[in-house]
Amino acid sequence: MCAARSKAFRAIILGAPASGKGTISSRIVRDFKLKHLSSGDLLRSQMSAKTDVGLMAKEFMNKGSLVPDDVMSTLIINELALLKQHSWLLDGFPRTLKQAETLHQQEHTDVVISLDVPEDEIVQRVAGRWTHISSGRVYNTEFNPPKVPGIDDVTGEKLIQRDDDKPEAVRKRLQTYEANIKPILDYYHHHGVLQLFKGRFTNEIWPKVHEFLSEKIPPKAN
Ligand code: G5P
Ligand code: MG
Repeated sequence: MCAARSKAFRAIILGAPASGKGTISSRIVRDFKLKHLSSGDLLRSQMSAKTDVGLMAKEFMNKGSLVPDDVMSTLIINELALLKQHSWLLDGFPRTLKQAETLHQQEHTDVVISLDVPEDEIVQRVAGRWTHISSGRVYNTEFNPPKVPGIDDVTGEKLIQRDDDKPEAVRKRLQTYEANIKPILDYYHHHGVLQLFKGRFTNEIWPKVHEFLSEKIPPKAN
């Protein structure tokens, strides 16, 4: 799928809230030479820095609604401009067909990895999620607990539970995802770059993602 074609590899990871986009992305960047850009992490760092965009986005995020397309697209396109020479993995963007079309005007797309995880699994996961805001590292009290409860393994800083992980906001986020995802999947399917990965657990999905990517780009040398 081609807009302005560059040699760098362009990957997108899509999936419902808590489907494991962040967890799988961290494994991808561990094993492949891609820079990870998460739209949610970017917004949360803007919120922490209390920028105008961050303050505005907070209202939408805490309710589980989408940040408006024009704000979101400008933010992401500006960040991607800084990564022009690098191969990248975009997590959480696009979230609407409009965003997909805007991205396509700027960049080509090599692959779209779409995660399909059952909803009951998602609801259960969110309750146990703890996040390190400045890095985007995520933990789960059962699946991948931090070494010390409530503390980030790498920096020793405190972990938090996201405001939008409260049950009402999670329900809204899932509804929003369901309402928007089909035209995006159709769009990428039509362009021949969509690959679906279905499963309940990250450890079940990950080997398939790894195998798929290994056929497209060389894994990092150990
Ligand atoms: P985000 O930040 O993109 P979501 O809702 O899309 O938020 P989220 O919540 O970050 O996605 P994820 O990255 O898909 O989830 O999942 P994750 O964090 O890796 O895993 C979830 C939890 O499950 C973790 O605790 C993890 O350890 C655990 N886990 C993983 N695998 C397993 C497993 O196999 N078993 C178990 N038991 N646990 C597991 O977006 C947030 C908000 O920002 C705005 C919106 O308001 C959005 O709601 N936003 C945008 N708005 C407009 N347009 C955009 N493009 C936007 N992007 C963000
Ligand atoms: Mg995430």
